[in-house]
Amino acid sequence: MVSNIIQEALNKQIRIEAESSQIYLAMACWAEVKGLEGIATFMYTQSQEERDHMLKLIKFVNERGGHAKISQLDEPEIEFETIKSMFELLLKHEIFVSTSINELVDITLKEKDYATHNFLQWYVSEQIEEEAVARTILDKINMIGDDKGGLYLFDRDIQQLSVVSAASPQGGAV
Ligand code: OFO
Repeated sequence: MVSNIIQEALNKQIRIEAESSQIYLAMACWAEVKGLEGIATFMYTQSQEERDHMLKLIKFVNERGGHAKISQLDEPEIEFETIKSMFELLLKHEIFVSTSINELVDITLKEKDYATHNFLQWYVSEQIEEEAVARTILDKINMIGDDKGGLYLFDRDIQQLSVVSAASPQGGAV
């Protein structure tokens, strides 16, 4: 059984995961209309994964005797200056999500809710992986700079990254 405090904290995280999904969906659309097929595929995959993270939390709350709350979401940014600024935003957002997960873990310890604490360990690992992927991508973008040929190859390679990520036993990254 989840306490009211834990339920409220988990519901807050449900909203954050839903907003993450929307943020990446908006990024996918931006990339798609710009003809960046690889980046669009990557972002669509990420968006789906965030939705899965949300659903996993929803099921947990409901199965533990609580009631998952589906709330209104903030509208995501839909325009980006450059590919680099978009991925910088992605990394910043993932760091924000990691902080939120850490705070949630902290609450479970204060509340002595070890079942929820255990459940959240998957999210802790997932965030480490997602931040690492975002940093690797940004390193690549920085290396490419303004080189159009490099950008073409990057767009092709990142598609491959989504395929590998979606097939990973962790259920995907970023
Ligand atoms: Fe939900 O994993 Fe990133 O944000």
